[in-house]
Amino acid sequence: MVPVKLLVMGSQDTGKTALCVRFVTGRFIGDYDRKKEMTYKCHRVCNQESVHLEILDRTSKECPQASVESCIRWADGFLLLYSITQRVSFLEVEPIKKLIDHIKQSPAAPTVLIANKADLETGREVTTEEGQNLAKDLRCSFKELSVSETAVAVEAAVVQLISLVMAQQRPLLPDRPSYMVTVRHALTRKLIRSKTMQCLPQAQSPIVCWPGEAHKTVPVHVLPTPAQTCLTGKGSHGRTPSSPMRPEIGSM
Ligand SMILES: Nc1nc2c(ncn2[C@@H]2O[C@H](COP(=O)(O)OP(=O)(O)O)[C@@H](O)[C@H]2O)c(=O)[nH]1
Ligand SMILES: [Mg+2]
Repeated sequence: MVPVKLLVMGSQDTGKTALCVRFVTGRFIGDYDRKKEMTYKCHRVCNQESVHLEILDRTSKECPQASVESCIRWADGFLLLYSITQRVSFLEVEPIKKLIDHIKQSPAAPTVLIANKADLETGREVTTEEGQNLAKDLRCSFKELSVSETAVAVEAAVVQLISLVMAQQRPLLPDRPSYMVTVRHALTRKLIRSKTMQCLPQAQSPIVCWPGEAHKTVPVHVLPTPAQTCLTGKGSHGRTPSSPMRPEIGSM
């Protein structure tokens, strides 16, 4: 079970509580306690992994800055909401994202920017394109949706955020099969190398070369006098010690 902690952020009345209730119950409920801070706990399967989710929905009123910061520190991912009918809520997105990045010390803390209340087209104050551009600038994913109209879009937004969180956490864990294969290959290579080193003195014939040509091979036995050496083993081709021919240069 992978634990994932999400924090819902954004101005008041953007639909944060409605989104949490929609995600957890599947329903749009208009009547709930808006002053209460809530942590919703539930399970989902994401990328074939079972995820234990905690979603924190803070009340925006009278919340001390220290508490905001500790909530950001606690969370792995962020749902950042604005309402397309409230331009002021859109303008508050950037400072909130900057605060998240600052506290998380990362320009890309997993975040999905949600433009809510897409059903209220007549009251629209923020275009879809503005939302998309802001998301791009702030390095977030972007979804425009209506919590009141569809549960599917809400589910997709949260699942996308869970995937972002899991993708960020994954590099920390070794990918088991490929990690084991890498270790096995490294050990095999080491074993072969050590066996080769053990075999070399017996398997290798003396290597000879002319004085002054020692740099052409390693290791070498430099001949004391030209053509006086008895060559044996590989490279000698049965020449006699008196042969005036140049010995061959061997290499490992
Ligand atoms: N028309 C419409 N109203 C919504 C939508 N989402 C939330 N609301 C309403 O907006 C108001 C504020 O929602 P709430 O979840 O309390 O906002 P919060 O302060 O961000 O938690 C409530 O009256 C909700 O019923 C939506 O998608 N469309
Ligand atoms: Mg609320």
